[in-house]
Amino acid sequence: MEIIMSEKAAADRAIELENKYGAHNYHPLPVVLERGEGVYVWDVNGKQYFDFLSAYSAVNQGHCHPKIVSALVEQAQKLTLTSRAFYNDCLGEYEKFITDYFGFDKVLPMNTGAEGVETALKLARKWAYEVKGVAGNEAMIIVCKNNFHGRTIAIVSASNDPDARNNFGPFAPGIISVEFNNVAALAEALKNKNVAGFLIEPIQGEAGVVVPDEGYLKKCFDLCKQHNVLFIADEIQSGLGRTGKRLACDHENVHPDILILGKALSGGTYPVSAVLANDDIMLCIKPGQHGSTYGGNPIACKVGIAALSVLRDEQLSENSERLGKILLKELKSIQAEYPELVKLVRGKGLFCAMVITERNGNSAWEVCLELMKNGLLAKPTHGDIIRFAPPLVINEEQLIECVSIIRKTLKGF
Ligand code: IF1
Repeated sequence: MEIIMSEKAAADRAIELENKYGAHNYHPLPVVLERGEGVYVWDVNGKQYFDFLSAYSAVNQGHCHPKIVSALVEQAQKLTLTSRAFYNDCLGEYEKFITDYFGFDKVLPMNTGAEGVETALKLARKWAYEVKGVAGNEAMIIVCKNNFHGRTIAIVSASNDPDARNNFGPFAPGIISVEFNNVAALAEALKNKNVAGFLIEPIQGEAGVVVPDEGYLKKCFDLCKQHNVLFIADEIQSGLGRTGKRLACDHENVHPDILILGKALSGGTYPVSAVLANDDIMLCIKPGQHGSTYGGNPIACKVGIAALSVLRDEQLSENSERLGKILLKELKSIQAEYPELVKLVRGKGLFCAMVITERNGNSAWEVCLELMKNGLLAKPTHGDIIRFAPPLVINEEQLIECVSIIRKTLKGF
């Protein structure tokens, strides 16, 4: 007799298996998902949710976008991986497509965001020694406090988050950290003649969607140019329509010297990251000096073209800009209704965050649990901040429904 596992038992089993056989490097909300489509995900009990995290902005195009999935499936049945030991018929086409799309001479294709950031750091150092003329092993990278650029040893060496750093030392040298949104702090750090590059998230995601003052990015870019330092934009989370423009740098017409992309570069279907730069920088890396087994593989190339095409053809940046204004306005009115619970809200495009006042056990986690019960999935970051970042394919009617779920949930506290 077939035992039809109860839906609850199915969820409990999935959680039990992860606890028993998986590393405990995450603390997920107690929901077990089994399907996604557009702005929706469904759990194993068939309950539907709005996804307001978008896999940390990897599914900007919506879950399982048909055009991206079919590009993945079609290529997967033809040729999945050649390694870069040989040419293939997908990579050049993708490289032309993405460099035309963002306006750079060349791209170095990688897989995860962290690999993209690491690649950018190596490129900046190589350029510093071979073009700028910094003395060997003296190159410095300036980063911003409260950054998040990934989880590798070199990247956490640049972090000031105790959870990201504790007991992972010894750390990589050659890092200077400055306060975000403080031009004077950058100017001071740039007095160091050995600086190769300034690595920045144009809007800090993990820190809680921290939007800098108008003009900050342009002032930093100009300062870097004055000091012959590379402006390196980590747009892995803030890019690809999330903030209402193709890139967050586009809000200030800043064209970075090195651009790092990831996440939604594949629409959440496959690890794809990319580092874009012009020839004077990119050609510092010669054959055999950097690479990756899967970097630029045929599937990644086809998926990347499809994901970028969807962003353009469905005008997702424009949708993000228009609906982001509504979302921010509504979140601010909710803050005005519940000032004792909501400390502040901020955001740009469909990249918003709410800071919760933690008291009487009310925490961002508690709010997220209630949001989940009310059919909306969001995740707290740094304890008291809730990020609200739906897929950019959301429509106004769905957004208004989500706002009412958020309002109803906070009313309950
Ligand atoms: C986790 C955070 C977000 C990123 C930026 C590089 C990377 C990320 C601006 C590295 C990745 C992910 C990683 C994931 C959770 C998520 C995250 F909470 F960790 F910080 F989004 F804010 N630059 N961010 O946001 O890209 O190697 O992951 O592909 O590590 O828990 P990756």
